[in-house]
Amino acid sequence: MGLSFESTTLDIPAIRRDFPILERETDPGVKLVYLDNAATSQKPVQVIESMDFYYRQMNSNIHRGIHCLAEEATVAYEGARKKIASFIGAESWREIVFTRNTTESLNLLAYSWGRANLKAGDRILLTEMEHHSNIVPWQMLAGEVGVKLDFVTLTDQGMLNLDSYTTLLEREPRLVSFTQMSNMLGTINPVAEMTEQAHRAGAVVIVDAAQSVPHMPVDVQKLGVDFMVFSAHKMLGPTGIGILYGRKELLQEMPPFLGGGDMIKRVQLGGFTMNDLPYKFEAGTPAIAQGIGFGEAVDYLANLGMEAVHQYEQSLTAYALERLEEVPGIQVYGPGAGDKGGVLSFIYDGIHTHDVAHILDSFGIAVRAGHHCAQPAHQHFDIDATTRASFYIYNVKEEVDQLIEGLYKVKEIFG
Ligand code: C6P
Repeated sequence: MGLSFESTTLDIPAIRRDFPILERETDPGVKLVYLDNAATSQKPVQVIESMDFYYRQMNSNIHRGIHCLAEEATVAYEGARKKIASFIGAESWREIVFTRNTTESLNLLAYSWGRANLKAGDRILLTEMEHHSNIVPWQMLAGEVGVKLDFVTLTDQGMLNLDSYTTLLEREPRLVSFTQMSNMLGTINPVAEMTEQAHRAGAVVIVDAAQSVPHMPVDVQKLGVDFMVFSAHKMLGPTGIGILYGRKELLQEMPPFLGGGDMIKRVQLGGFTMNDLPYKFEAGTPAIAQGIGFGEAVDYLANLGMEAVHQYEQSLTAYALERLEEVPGIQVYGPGAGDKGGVLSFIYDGIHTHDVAHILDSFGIAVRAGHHCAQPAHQHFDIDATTRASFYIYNVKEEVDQLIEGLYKVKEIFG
C-alpha cells in the first residue's frame, strides 16, 4: 500500500510553499482546497518564474535567429526537450516531438501514422476506459478509411478485462492504443505486459500517459512502447504544450502532420525536403515560453523523485478511499488502493454530481463533476456522470478530511 504519510521523503510543507495559488481564498476566510488535479495541476513558482524570465530577458523566436536572445531562447527550449527525453527514458531527444497537448499528439498519430499505415478492414484495439481523445480520432479514421475498432471491456471493479484483451488480440489489430491510468477510474494498467502481448500479435502500441507520467516513474524503453503521449499542464507545467514520444524508426517513416516553416530543410517551387526529427513534425513558431516552463516542471518533479511522488499519492489515495467508505450513500468507482492512482470518482445517494461539486465549491473545495471526457467508461457502469476528487503532491491528509466534512454538509443541505 505504499509508504505512510509520516515516512514520505517529500517535504510537503516546503512543496506547498512553492505553489502561490494554495494561499488563495475563494471567498473571504475560505481557503482553496484544490482537488481537481486530473483536469490540470497547479504551477510552482519555479515554473512561473522561468516563463516570466523568458519574456523579460530572452523573448525572441528560436532556431532561426543568430542574435544573442535567439540563441539563449533556443538553448533553453531545446534544453527542455532533452530534460523531457531523460525524464521518460527515451533513447534520444530526437524522439520527443512538441505538440499542443495529449489530444493533439493522438490526432497527429491518427492523421500521420494512421493514414500512412492503415487500410479498410484493418483493426484498431482500444479500451472502454479511454479518454475521448483516444477514441474520437480513431472513430474519424474509421469513418474515412474504413478501419474497424474493437474495445477491451472492463471488469466490475473497473480494471481492464485482460481475457477480453487476449481474445481481441487474436483479431490481429495493426494498432493497440490504451491509457496507462484512467482519468475516471484511476486504474493503473499493466503497460509492459500488455505491450509485449500486443507486439507478439504484430501490433504497434500507443500509450496515453496523460495521467501517469505526472504521478509515477515511467520509462518508455523499459515499458517497450512504440509511442507515448502526455501534456505539460497536468504535471506542474503550463498549458499549450504536450509531447508525442515515438521510436525513431517509426517517426522517421511517418509523413509530416502540418506543413510550413521549421519542418523543412529546403523549399523550391516544385516541392520541399523535410527537416530531421523531431522538427519534421513541428511546423511554425512553437510555444517557446511554455516549452521552457515545461523543462522547469520536469526538473521540479525529477528533484522530488517520481517513486516518492507515487508513494505519497498512494498513501493519500488509500486514506481518502478509507474515509469515503465511511460516508453513507457514497459509491466510488474503480479498483481499490494499490491498483489505482489518486483519482476518486463517485456518486452520492441520488444527489446530482453538479450539486455536490457546487456545494463543495462553496467551502473552497475544487472537484470536477461530469463525464470527464470518458463517457464510455461511465456508460459501462450505467451512469452519466460522477463527482471526481484527484490529488497531487501538494495535497495533504487534512484536505481529504475537509472533503469528507464537505460531503456530510452536502447531505445536510439536500436532506
Ligand atoms: N483529462 C480530465 O479532467 P489534454 O486535454 O489534451 O491535455 O489531455 C487529454 C487527455 C487524454 N487522456 C487522458 C487519460 C486524460 O485524462 C486527458 C485529459 C482531463 O480528466 C481533461 S478532460
